[in-house]
Amino acid sequence: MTDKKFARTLVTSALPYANGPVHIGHLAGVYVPADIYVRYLRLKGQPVLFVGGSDEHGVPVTIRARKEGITTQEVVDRYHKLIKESFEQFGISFDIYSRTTSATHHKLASDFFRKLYDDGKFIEQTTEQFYDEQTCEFLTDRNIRGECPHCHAKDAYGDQCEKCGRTLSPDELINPYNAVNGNPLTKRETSHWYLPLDQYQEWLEKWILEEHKEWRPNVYGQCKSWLDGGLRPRAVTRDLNWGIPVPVEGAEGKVLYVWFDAPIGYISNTKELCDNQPEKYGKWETWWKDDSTRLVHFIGKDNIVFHCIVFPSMLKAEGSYILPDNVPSNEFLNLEGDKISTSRNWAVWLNEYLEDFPGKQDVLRYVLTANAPETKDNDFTWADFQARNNNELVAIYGNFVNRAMVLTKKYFDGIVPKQGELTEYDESTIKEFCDIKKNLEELVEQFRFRDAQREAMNLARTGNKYLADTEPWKLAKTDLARTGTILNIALQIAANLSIAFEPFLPFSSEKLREMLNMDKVQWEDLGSVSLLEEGHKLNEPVLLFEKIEDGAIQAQLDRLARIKKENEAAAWKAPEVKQLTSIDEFDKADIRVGTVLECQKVKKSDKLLEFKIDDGMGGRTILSGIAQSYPEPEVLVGKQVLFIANFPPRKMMGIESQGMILSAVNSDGKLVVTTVSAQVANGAQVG
Ligand code: B3M
Ligand code: ZN
Repeated sequence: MTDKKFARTLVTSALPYANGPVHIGHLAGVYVPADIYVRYLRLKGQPVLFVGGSDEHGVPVTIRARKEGITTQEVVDRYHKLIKESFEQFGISFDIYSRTTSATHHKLASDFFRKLYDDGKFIEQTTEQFYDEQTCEFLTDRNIRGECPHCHAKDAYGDQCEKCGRTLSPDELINPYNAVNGNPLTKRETSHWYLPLDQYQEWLEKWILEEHKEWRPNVYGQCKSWLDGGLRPRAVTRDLNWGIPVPVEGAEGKVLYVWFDAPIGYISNTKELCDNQPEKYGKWETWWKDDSTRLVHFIGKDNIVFHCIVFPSMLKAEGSYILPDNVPSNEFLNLEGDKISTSRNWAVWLNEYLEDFPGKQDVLRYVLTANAPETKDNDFTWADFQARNNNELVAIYGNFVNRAMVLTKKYFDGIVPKQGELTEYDESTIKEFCDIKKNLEELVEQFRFRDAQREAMNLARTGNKYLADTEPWKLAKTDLARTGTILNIALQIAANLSIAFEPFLPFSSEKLREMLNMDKVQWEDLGSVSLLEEGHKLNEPVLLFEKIEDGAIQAQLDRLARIKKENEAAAWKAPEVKQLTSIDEFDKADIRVGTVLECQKVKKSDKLLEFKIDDGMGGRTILSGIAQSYPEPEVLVGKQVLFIANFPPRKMMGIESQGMILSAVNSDGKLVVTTVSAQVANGAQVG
């Protein structure tokens, strides 16, 4: 915090849509960094509030409801509960995690809109929109489909054609229809309220481009390009039956646009918290209307325009609110080289991680921060996850703490020994770790959590090196006093590690303090060489981290491989039909039914299978190049198959093949023999 005028910090993190669980992309981009920052400020004893909640309005939740065949309310109830519980278990330390369907939020968002409406801050515009006469509803772009004007795919969306990838507007579609029920659409006039962002352009240019040059380059750059492009009025209402009703007479059937109400959720949730516990949190207005409060929004890069341009314009229009001081936004995290996607199930879901790796919250926190997409998109891989755990958390941090604890137990019965006279080497080690406080502070305050965590790990490295260089286990036989001094310093380093890592790895820091028998610490203690007094009794050593074995990683990779396969199958499209010019062409092939009597690999060939077929005509042998798809060819014995009977005989590998077995090319490219499920006489003709 460079500016001293702030008395308190209000930290918000983007409200996840309650249409699915939270995944590692959300965590790395928003929640882990926000939590590190908040834990750091709390440790410093600064007044801070951490506000979160679920975003329960908008089209995404309604689409999910339709997919799952349940009501929208059921969707948001289900996922709000799941998300809230997984955040709690994962140690994301919100002061409040509420939801935008709360009564407090509905009232506050509605009042907010009404104030802007009454103050004449909106403009009203009437446009023609697509309408379903049967269901009596206007449709959002995603819910409209039709023929693509470019590639003529029949099922392009109102905003994009997935076949040719072109961006579309619903007006361009040929024969548009309702994506849900297939009804044809007409056009009707509808009026909406717009926030005239163009009127805020000049003010935004000054506020962002001149006064907030310190924002991250990705955030600043995106704002600049929006501003350079010229801002236009944006609709803040929608024709939808899910959301907060527009509080204006004659606006029946209209709701606030989800991006209008969701950021107001930060305010509502603060209000809910403060109204419930005013003694603890004070008045909500202090957090939102007092300009000695510093407001910081943690978000993902797809939310930048809403948090830097639209929401500030809303706040400015309202007039009584503070504006964000910073909006640290991250780039995206990919998974094993592919974009994370909720609809393709290509993600590591937090709730599943917590089940698969119980007690290992800090491992994921560590890896996500070590790989944080702070300046560019980054990749999460399970191999890296395992390596960082085994080679860093276990081998460096855990190993150092364990050695200090076990040696103290062995030579001093678990009691902190006296720190005697210090050598030059001791002094230089101490100096090294005293500096860490300033470095860490600078990095955290610049939102450079990845470098900050590395700094903390370097302290563990220093500890390891100190023990390796001084070899107290050798000295113990000859010089117990010196051994005591060394272990005293090592234990002080361990105590410092519990502070340095507290914002990043809160579970392990607590475990470590428990071992060291330390009370809750403060940030100010970091760098001290007398955190543990001589004679202080330590508790039993336990392992801070455990190795993650290959099996656990392989299970995750297998899961992803399975999902990839499922996605490929779902994306598979039947090949195009080649038209015959006359029925005679088909009649030329004599297709028959036969039973497989024997089926085996042809020696010295990895492609060919040899079939003995009961063809109702005395039997025949057919060779087929499908061995790759049938590692156990005997599974085909007894099956009735289709074969072309009038193929000219052909010799392969010294065997004569009398026909051709019909097989289909499956979505994964493998050949599958087509079988007949009804009993048919062998030799029967197909056609
Ligand atoms: N729910 C979008 C998202 O999850 C949106 C964020 C709202 S923050 C006010 O990416
Ligand atoms: Zn197209």
